[in-house]
Amino acid sequence: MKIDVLTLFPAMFAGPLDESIVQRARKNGVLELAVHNLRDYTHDRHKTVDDRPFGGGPGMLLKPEPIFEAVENLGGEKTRVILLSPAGRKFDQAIARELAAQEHLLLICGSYEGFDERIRENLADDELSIGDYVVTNGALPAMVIIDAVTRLLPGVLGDDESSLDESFSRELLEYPHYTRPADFRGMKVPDVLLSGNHAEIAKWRAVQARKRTEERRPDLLK
Ligand code: 4FV
Repeated sequence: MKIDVLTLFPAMFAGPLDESIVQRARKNGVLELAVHNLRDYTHDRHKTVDDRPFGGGPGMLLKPEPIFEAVENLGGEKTRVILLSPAGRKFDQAIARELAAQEHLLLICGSYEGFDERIRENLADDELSIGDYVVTNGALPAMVIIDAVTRLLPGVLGDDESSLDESFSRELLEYPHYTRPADFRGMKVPDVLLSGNHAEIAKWRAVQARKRTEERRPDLLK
Protein backbone atom coordinates (compact mmCIF):
# COMPACT_ATOMS: atom_id res chain seq x y z
CA MET A 1 0.00 0.00 0.00
CA LYS A 2 1.09 3.59 -0.70
CA ILE A 3 0.05 6.40 1.61
CA ASP A 4 0.71 10.04 0.82
CA VAL A 5 0.04 12.69 3.46
CA LEU A 6 -0.50 16.40 2.75
CA THR A 7 0.19 18.57 5.80
CA LEU A 8 1.50 21.92 7.01
CA PHE A 9 3.47 20.09 9.75
CA PRO A 10 5.59 17.38 8.11
CA ALA A 11 8.01 17.35 11.06
CA MET A 12 5.22 16.06 13.34
CA PHE A 13 5.35 12.75 11.44
CA ALA A 14 8.98 12.08 12.32
CA GLY A 15 8.97 9.64 15.20
CA PRO A 16 5.58 7.94 15.59
CA LEU A 17 5.77 6.29 12.15
CA ASP A 18 9.46 5.34 12.49
CA GLU A 19 8.96 2.85 15.31
CA SER A 20 7.60 -0.64 15.90
CA ILE A 21 5.07 -2.16 13.51
CA VAL A 22 4.75 0.79 11.10
CA GLN A 23 8.55 1.03 10.80
CA ARG A 24 8.72 -2.71 10.08
CA ALA A 25 5.98 -2.44 7.43
CA ARG A 26 7.94 0.38 5.75
CA LYS A 27 11.19 -1.59 5.93
CA ASN A 28 9.49 -4.67 4.43
CA GLY A 29 8.06 -2.57 1.62
CA VAL A 30 4.49 -3.46 2.62
CA LEU A 31 3.85 0.23 3.26
CA GLU A 32 5.25 3.10 1.19
CA LEU A 33 4.66 6.31 3.15
CA ALA A 34 5.45 9.84 1.94
CA VAL A 35 4.73 13.10 3.81
CA HIS A 36 4.35 16.27 1.71
CA ASN A 37 4.40 19.92 2.82
CA LEU A 38 1.35 21.76 1.48
CA ARG A 39 3.48 24.91 1.13
CA ASP A 40 5.48 23.13 -1.59
CA TYR A 41 2.35 23.55 -3.77
CA THR A 42 2.29 27.35 -3.50
CA HIS A 43 3.89 29.81 -5.90
CA ASP A 44 3.94 33.14 -4.04
CA ARG A 45 6.92 34.20 -1.94
CA HIS A 46 4.82 33.97 1.25
CA LYS A 47 3.86 30.39 0.38
CA THR A 48 0.22 31.31 1.18
CA VAL A 49 -2.04 28.37 2.01
CA ASP A 50 -4.84 30.09 3.93
CA ASP A 51 -7.16 33.09 3.71
CA ARG A 52 -10.07 34.76 5.50
CA PRO A 53 -13.59 33.29 5.15
CA PHE A 54 -16.03 35.00 2.76
CA GLY A 55 -18.93 36.38 4.76
CA GLY A 56 -16.69 37.07 7.72
CA GLY A 57 -16.22 34.94 10.83
CA PRO A 58 -13.27 33.88 12.98
CA GLY A 59 -10.04 32.34 11.83
CA MET A 60 -8.65 31.33 8.47
CA LEU A 61 -9.43 28.61 5.93
CA LEU A 62 -7.25 26.39 3.76
CA LYS A 63 -7.30 27.75 0.19
CA PRO A 64 -8.30 25.46 -2.72
CA GLU A 65 -5.39 26.15 -5.11
CA PRO A 66 -2.46 24.44 -3.28
CA ILE A 67 -4.60 21.43 -2.33
CA PHE A 68 -6.02 20.95 -5.84
CA GLU A 69 -2.50 21.20 -7.28
CA ALA A 70 -1.13 18.71 -4.75
CA VAL A 71 -3.91 16.16 -5.34
CA GLU A 72 -3.56 16.51 -9.12
CA ASN A 73 0.17 15.94 -8.65
CA LEU A 74 0.06 13.05 -6.16
CA GLY A 75 -3.25 11.38 -7.03
CA GLY A 76 -4.10 8.75 -9.65
CA GLU A 77 -6.81 6.30 -10.75
CA LYS A 78 -6.49 4.11 -7.68
CA THR A 79 -6.15 6.99 -5.19
CA ARG A 80 -8.65 7.40 -2.35
CA VAL A 81 -8.52 11.07 -1.31
CA ILE A 82 -9.45 11.42 2.38
CA LEU A 83 -10.03 14.67 4.26
CA LEU A 84 -9.36 14.63 8.00
CA SER A 85 -11.82 16.78 9.91
CA PRO A 86 -14.28 16.65 12.84
CA ALA A 87 -17.08 16.67 10.22
CA GLY A 88 -16.04 13.28 8.85
CA ARG A 89 -17.32 9.71 9.39
CA LYS A 90 -16.20 8.44 12.80
CA PHE A 91 -13.12 6.30 12.18
CA ASP A 92 -13.33 2.73 13.58
CA GLN A 93 -11.93 -0.77 13.02
CA ALA A 94 -14.39 -1.50 10.22
CA ILE A 95 -13.23 1.60 8.32
CA ALA A 96 -9.61 0.64 9.04
CA ARG A 97 -10.26 -2.72 7.35
CA GLU A 98 -11.96 -0.92 4.44
CA LEU A 99 -8.95 1.37 3.93
CA ALA A 100 -6.46 -1.51 4.28
CA ALA A 101 -7.96 -2.97 1.09
CA GLN A 102 -7.09 0.15 -0.93
CA GLU A 103 -3.94 0.54 -3.07
CA HIS A 104 -3.30 4.25 -2.51
CA LEU A 105 -4.50 6.63 0.20
CA LEU A 106 -3.97 10.41 0.02
CA LEU A 107 -4.64 11.89 3.47
CA ILE A 108 -5.26 15.66 3.56
CA CYS A 109 -4.68 17.12 7.03
CA GLY A 110 -6.92 19.97 8.12
CA SER A 111 -5.60 23.16 9.67
CA TYR A 112 -6.99 26.51 10.86
CA GLU A 113 -10.79 26.56 10.82
CA GLY A 114 -10.90 23.96 8.07
CA PHE A 115 -11.15 23.56 4.30
CA ASP A 116 -12.66 25.72 1.54
CA GLU A 117 -15.84 23.77 0.71
CA ARG A 118 -14.82 23.27 -2.93
CA ILE A 119 -12.05 20.95 -1.71
CA ARG A 120 -14.65 18.78 0.02
CA GLU A 121 -17.09 18.91 -2.91
CA ASN A 122 -14.65 18.26 -5.76
CA LEU A 123 -11.60 16.41 -4.44
CA ALA A 124 -12.55 14.28 -1.45
CA ASP A 125 -13.62 10.65 -1.85
CA ASP A 126 -14.09 10.42 1.88
CA GLU A 127 -13.91 12.45 5.09
CA LEU A 128 -12.86 10.94 8.42
CA SER A 129 -12.88 12.08 12.04
CA ILE A 130 -10.97 10.30 14.80
CA GLY A 131 -13.45 11.54 17.39
CA ASP A 132 -15.77 14.27 18.62
CA TYR A 133 -13.11 16.63 19.92
CA VAL A 134 -10.92 19.28 18.26
CA VAL A 135 -7.17 18.83 17.85
CA THR A 136 -4.71 21.46 16.60
CA ASN A 137 -4.38 20.11 13.06
CA GLY A 138 -4.94 16.90 11.11
CA ALA A 139 -1.45 15.45 11.65
CA LEU A 140 -2.27 13.33 14.71
CA PRO A 141 -5.53 12.06 13.15
CA ALA A 142 -3.53 11.07 10.06
CA MET A 143 -0.97 9.18 12.17
CA VAL A 144 -3.72 7.36 14.08
CA ILE A 145 -5.31 6.22 10.82
CA ILE A 146 -1.97 5.22 9.25
CA ASP A 147 -1.10 3.13 12.33
CA ALA A 148 -4.50 1.38 12.52
CA VAL A 149 -4.54 0.63 8.77
CA THR A 150 -0.90 -0.53 8.57
CA ARG A 151 -1.51 -3.17 11.26
CA LEU A 152 -4.12 -4.74 8.98
CA LEU A 153 -1.90 -5.01 5.91
CA PRO A 154 -1.07 -8.63 4.98
CA GLY A 155 2.02 -9.94 6.68
CA VAL A 156 2.49 -6.94 8.96
CA LEU A 157 1.32 -8.50 12.22
CA GLY A 158 2.86 -11.70 13.52
CA ASP A 159 0.33 -14.27 14.81
CA ASP A 160 0.97 -13.20 18.39
CA GLU A 161 0.10 -9.59 17.55
CA SER A 162 -3.17 -9.96 15.76
CA SER A 163 -5.63 -10.98 18.46
CA LEU A 164 -6.75 -7.49 19.30
CA ASP A 165 -8.19 -6.85 15.86
CA GLU A 166 -10.57 -9.73 16.16
CA SER A 167 -12.07 -8.20 19.28
CA PHE A 168 -13.56 -5.24 17.43
CA SER A 169 -14.48 -7.48 14.51
CA ARG A 170 -16.53 -9.46 17.05
CA GLU A 171 -17.86 -6.06 18.17
CA LEU A 172 -16.83 -7.08 21.71
CA LEU A 173 -14.30 -5.54 24.04
CA GLU A 174 -11.34 -7.67 25.08
CA TYR A 175 -11.78 -10.11 28.04
CA PRO A 176 -9.50 -9.59 31.09
CA HIS A 177 -5.93 -10.72 30.50
CA TYR A 178 -3.45 -11.95 33.12
CA THR A 179 0.23 -12.97 33.06
CA ARG A 180 2.72 -14.20 35.73
CA PRO A 181 2.90 -14.07 38.71
CA ALA A 182 -0.31 -15.99 39.48
CA ASP A 183 -0.35 -14.25 42.88
CA PHE A 184 0.81 -10.64 43.03
CA ARG A 185 0.59 -9.08 46.47
CA GLY A 186 -2.35 -11.35 47.22
CA MET A 187 -4.08 -10.40 44.00
CA LYS A 188 -4.72 -13.78 42.38
CA VAL A 189 -5.33 -14.81 38.78
CA PRO A 190 -8.81 -16.43 38.30
CA ASP A 191 -8.48 -20.22 38.89
CA VAL A 192 -10.12 -21.11 35.56
CA LEU A 193 -7.10 -19.58 33.72
CA LEU A 194 -4.74 -21.84 35.67
CA SER A 195 -6.92 -24.95 35.09
CA GLY A 196 -5.59 -25.90 31.65
CA ASN A 197 -9.23 -26.66 30.73
CA HIS A 198 -9.34 -24.78 27.41
CA ALA A 199 -13.08 -25.24 26.90
CA GLU A 200 -13.75 -23.70 30.32
CA ILE A 201 -11.20 -20.94 29.63
CA ALA A 202 -12.84 -20.07 26.29
CA LYS A 203 -16.30 -20.01 27.92
CA TRP A 204 -15.05 -17.78 30.77
CA ARG A 205 -13.41 -15.38 28.28
CA ALA A 206 -16.57 -15.15 26.14
CA VAL A 207 -18.69 -14.38 29.22
CA GLN A 208 -16.17 -11.77 30.44
CA ALA A 209 -15.94 -10.08 27.01
CA ARG A 210 -19.72 -9.83 26.76
CA LYS A 211 -20.08 -8.62 30.39
CA ARG A 212 -17.44 -5.93 29.88
CA THR A 213 -19.02 -4.84 26.60
CA GLU A 214 -22.52 -4.67 28.13
CA GLU A 215 -21.13 -2.57 31.03
CA ARG A 216 -18.88 -0.22 29.06
CA ARG A 217 -19.99 -0.19 25.41
CA PRO A 218 -23.59 -1.39 25.01
CA ASP A 219 -23.60 0.59 21.73
CA LEU A 220 -21.27 -2.06 20.25
CA LEU A 221 -23.91 -4.74 20.86
CA LYS A 222 -26.63 -3.00 18.81
C1 4FV B 1 -9.97 16.30 13.62
C2 4FV B 1 -10.67 15.27 14.27
C3 4FV B 1 -9.77 17.67 14.13
C4 4FV B 1 -10.17 20.83 13.42
C5 4FV B 1 -9.60 22.18 13.23
C6 4FV B 1 -7.88 20.56 12.86
C7 4FV B 1 -8.99 19.95 13.66
C8 4FV B 1 -8.24 21.99 12.65
N1 4FV B 1 -9.54 15.83 12.45
N2 4FV B 1 -10.60 14.17 13.47
N3 4FV B 1 -11.27 15.30 15.47
N4 4FV B 1 -9.24 18.57 13.26
O1 4FV B 1 -10.08 17.96 15.28
O2 4FV B 1 -9.93 14.53 12.37
O3 4FV B 1 -8.33 22.25 11.30
